[in-house]
Amino acid sequence: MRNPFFLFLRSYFSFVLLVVFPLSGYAQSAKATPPQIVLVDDFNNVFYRNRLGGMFGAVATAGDVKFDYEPSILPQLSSLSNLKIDYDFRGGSAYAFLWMKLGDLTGSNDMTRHLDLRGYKYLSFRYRSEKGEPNFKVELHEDRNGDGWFVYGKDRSSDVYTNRRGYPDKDGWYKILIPLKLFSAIKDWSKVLEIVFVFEKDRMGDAAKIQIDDILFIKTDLPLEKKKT
Ligand SMILES: [Ca+2]
Ligand SMILES: [Ca+2]
Repeated sequence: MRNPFFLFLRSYFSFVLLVVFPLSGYAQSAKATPPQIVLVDDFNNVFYRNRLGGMFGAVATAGDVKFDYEPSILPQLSSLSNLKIDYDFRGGSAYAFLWMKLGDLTGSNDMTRHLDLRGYKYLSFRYRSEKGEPNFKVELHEDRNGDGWFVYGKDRSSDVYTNRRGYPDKDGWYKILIPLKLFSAIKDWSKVLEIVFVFEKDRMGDAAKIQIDDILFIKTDLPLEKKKT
């Protein structure tokens, strides 16, 4: 007759080996790999698509804005590459903007995929400008009706100005860190469709070049935001 205690031990260890260990292994690997950032673009590849597959471009009210990669000689593209926006409002523009989709095309009619930012805490990017620390606007667009398009008035837009949010980085670059809760008009963070950088003549002056790099969203908690004095 077999010892009931032995049978219990055998079934217990079978349970542990078959169920608990694989589950704990899964839990550990799941715990170790959740993405803590979403890299929108580092501009180190020239495809005029960002790392999320989203298209981007620059527009001015009177057509006097252009954008390119810096350095502009393609073989030199490297981790130092960034996006250069060159605007000149003397032709009559009141503002210019750089728009960027946060997902690739869904297949037809220029509709694009949403970026799910639920649980994310910060938007971060770096910039350098001839104007030092200019005040420009960052908008996030929510696809409220879920059709893959953004339409002013129908969908939601929320903006934050960069004024006094820059921390000196290196080589004249500033790092921007904006808590996402400041984009208070965004209600459904699973349907973020676009990010837009807006340069206004009355805040930026007549003409300048501005470089942007390393646009990302951060999920990780960071130390309390330091106030720049
Ligand atoms: Ca870069
Ligand atoms: Ca829409």
